[in-house]
Amino acid sequence: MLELYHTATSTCSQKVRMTLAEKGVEFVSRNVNLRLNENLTPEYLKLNPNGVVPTLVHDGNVILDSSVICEYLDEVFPQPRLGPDDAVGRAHLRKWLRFLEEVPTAAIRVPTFHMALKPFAGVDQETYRTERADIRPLRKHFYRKMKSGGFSQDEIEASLDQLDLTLRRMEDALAKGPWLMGQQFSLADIVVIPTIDRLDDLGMAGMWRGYPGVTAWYARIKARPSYVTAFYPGSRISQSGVTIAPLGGGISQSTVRRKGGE
Ligand SMILES: N[C@@H](CCC(=O)N[C@@H](CS)C(=O)NCC(=O)O)C(=O)O
Repeated sequence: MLELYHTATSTCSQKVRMTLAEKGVEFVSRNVNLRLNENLTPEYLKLNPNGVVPTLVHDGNVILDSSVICEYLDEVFPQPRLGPDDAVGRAHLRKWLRFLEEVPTAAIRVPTFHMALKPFAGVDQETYRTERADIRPLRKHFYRKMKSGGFSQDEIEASLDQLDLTLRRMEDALAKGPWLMGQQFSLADIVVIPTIDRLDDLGMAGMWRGYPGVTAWYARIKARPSYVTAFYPGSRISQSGVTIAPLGGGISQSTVRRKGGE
């Protein structure tokens, strides 16, 4: 029995949902409402002490961390394979997964929170810090850095730079095949798609205007049935009832587009 604790709009949950959809594996869906801090209840923290989604429970075993969950699912449900079988190929895939976790998965949180998830605007900094930031085991410092009014211009620019680096790496890789690992559709494609989809949702698709390989890859991946299953209605921030504000802070959409190679 598989249970997935997840959130519709969470990029990390989307990776796991797409992996499950590729495998055609049924699971019991447990929705965790992040706006209501359901990820911070004592019951949930017992399952996932980091207080984040997703969490997979498979036959009583708790598996944490989205990329780890995706690799785990590829091991226990080997068909269709979402990575190479040889050791060198697997090392190459893991190199992608580490990069994607460290760089774009972290970077995308900055524009996401800044533009769309600023439920704290107007909350005084002291209350924000103690009641909104410090309650989070893993994300306390991220929230402290954000402050109640959003991120600084420097932080936004750093995140855009990291996202552009990701797009450039993808463009280079996609010269060798339709997918990041070449001919084989793999977990590397799955782990990065939520970031690209989020940029699109935030109105920042101009970032890859100069990258034809990424543009074609995005169209290909969106045509997969697993994308449609994983990104069901309500999975996009723009469908979740929040207002998406401009980036602001002196950063115009055209600045973002130039980063895409125009
Ligand atoms: N390393 C974790 C990170 C998961 C994560 O950051 N999840 C976000 C949603 S995408 C979350 O639960 N945030 C909770 C919060 O902001 O308090 C993973 O890959 O599963």
